[in-house]
Amino acid sequence: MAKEKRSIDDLTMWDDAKQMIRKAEKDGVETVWDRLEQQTPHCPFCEQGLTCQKCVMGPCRISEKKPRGVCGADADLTVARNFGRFVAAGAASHSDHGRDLVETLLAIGQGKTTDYTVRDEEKLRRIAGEIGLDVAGKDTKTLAKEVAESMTQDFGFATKSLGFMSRVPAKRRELWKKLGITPRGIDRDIVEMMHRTHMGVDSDPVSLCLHSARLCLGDGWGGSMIGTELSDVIFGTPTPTTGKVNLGVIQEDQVNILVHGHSPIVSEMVLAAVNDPDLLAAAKAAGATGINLAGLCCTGNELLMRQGVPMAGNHLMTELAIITGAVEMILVDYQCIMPSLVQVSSCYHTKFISTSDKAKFAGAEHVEFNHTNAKEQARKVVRMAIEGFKLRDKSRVDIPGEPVELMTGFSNEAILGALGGTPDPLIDAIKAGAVRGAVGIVGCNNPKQKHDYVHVNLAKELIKRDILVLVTGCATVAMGKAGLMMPGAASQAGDGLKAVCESLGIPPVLHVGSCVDNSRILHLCGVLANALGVDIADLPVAASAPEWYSEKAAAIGLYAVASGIYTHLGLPPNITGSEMVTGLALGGLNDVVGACFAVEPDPFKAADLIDARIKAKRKGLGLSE
Ligand code: MSK
Repeated sequence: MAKEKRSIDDLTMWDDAKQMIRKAEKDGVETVWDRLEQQTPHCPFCEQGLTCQKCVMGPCRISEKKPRGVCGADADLTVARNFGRFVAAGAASHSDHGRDLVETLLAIGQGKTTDYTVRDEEKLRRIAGEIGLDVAGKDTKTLAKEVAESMTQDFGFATKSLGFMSRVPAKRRELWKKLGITPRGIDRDIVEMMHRTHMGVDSDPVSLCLHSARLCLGDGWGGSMIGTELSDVIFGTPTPTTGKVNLGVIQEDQVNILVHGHSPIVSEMVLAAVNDPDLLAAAKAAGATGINLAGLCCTGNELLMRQGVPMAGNHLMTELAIITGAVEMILVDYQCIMPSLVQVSSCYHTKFISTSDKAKFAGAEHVEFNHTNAKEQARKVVRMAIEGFKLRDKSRVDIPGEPVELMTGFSNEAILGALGGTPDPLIDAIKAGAVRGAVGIVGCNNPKQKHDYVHVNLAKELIKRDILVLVTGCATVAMGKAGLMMPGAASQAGDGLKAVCESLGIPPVLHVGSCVDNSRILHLCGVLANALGVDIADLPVAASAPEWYSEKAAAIGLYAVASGIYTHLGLPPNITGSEMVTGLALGGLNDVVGACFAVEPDPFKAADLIDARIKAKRKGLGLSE
């Protein structure tokens, strides 16, 4: 039977996206949705996690008729091995991002860079104390060096526990110890998963699943947390500010530069360069009225949170932003950058520039950024973008929509600061039922789902039920475009949450950052659990990745669950070929770590599931509804 083509209305909920999908058709540009259609239906063995390509006795496909691969691995083992490598790649990505921040801090401490400095010295001192360093009498450079060296140990292997284990509530630490899943080194546990999943090593699916949890905990409480905290130290801890979102932030009369990826190391330098008077004069000489910097995906989140730089879009908007025909340059660091962006750029005058030696793109121009050349390289790429403005074909420009305003900058420091420096007012609001609980809505877009539909509707349902939403990553753009990130959105919340938001002047959906910044949510859960003297699993909280796609998102989901946080996914990982692994994920883990996953594509049913969990947790704490 012929496949039925999805209508544009089924692809996305946004008008700016629909207009650009139509323009792509007109301009003859292929998008992610075209390629999804070409690739559908997908291989059912791969979808269920039942293919194995780990040796050349295979590849094998496990089925009822042929239940074991050549080596003898059955469905459970095959799925567990595949999933273990899947989350190992996700944890490696976050953690390698964190390592770049450690190297930058070390360069600052050693005096090897003048391009980067410590902007939040108070935070540097605070985290130095938290990870067990003696801070008394030490100057900033010495402390920067010592913090970086201590965190370098966290990546290696376990001479001591990870520095931020001090943030984990005691009951949780005890449980991890009992289960043998305390992370022992960020890199070590990732590498060990590669070893365990080599043919003939760990052949017990339960043992592999537990190690998956351990390496993900090393991501959440290690690599990601280091990435977040050191980004704050070097670039400043976010404080509440406003920003703008959607394709309307691209300016017709300006040189437009989009930064995309995850790390603030490159984009913060570009931000400094676009404000350089000499470069602004050069842009004017080229016929533009200015230079406009806007973000995509999590690099965009980093700049939005700290600097209020506008966001052009999330993951599924990256191709569409270029299709406006008004983008002079897309500058990328790493992660979530579709290789197709090079081809899409080549259909317009857009220059595609890669900046990291670990993320090069065939057909792109590479401008390497490092600690000693970052400021100069940033000026160089801005000059290139200004040159590009002269090549823009005005007849091909179409920028849809008006920007929507949003509020951002809700770091834990900002949240606690707004509460008077203590979590007590939030705890009181939870106890009184004004805020019944909190949910972190995180992550990506997936073209298999209607773009941003699940994000937005889930958030609306939750706030209606007096559940505070914390948002990170690409979900942020969805919430911002829907108007849920301004204080006025409190009118859409239940009476209790509405009153709390109105008294504090905050929206019911709080932006807490990029994907590594999910570690802020873990940390906040730790603070709340410690204040109440309970485990994280006892809190009325949950997580949701409604439109996830990446290995990183799976790692986030697993570190949330292993930390005791019930986690909803809008679509399942490729594990359904094993009843055992699926059963563990969807229920069995509850008896092991006190939380599990739920898979539900419908945002309204997902809200019911999360609500039921929050109700149960409130009851467990003796709190009324
Ligand atoms: S960028 S991991 S699509 S959130 Fe972090 Fe967005 Fe997901 Fe990438």
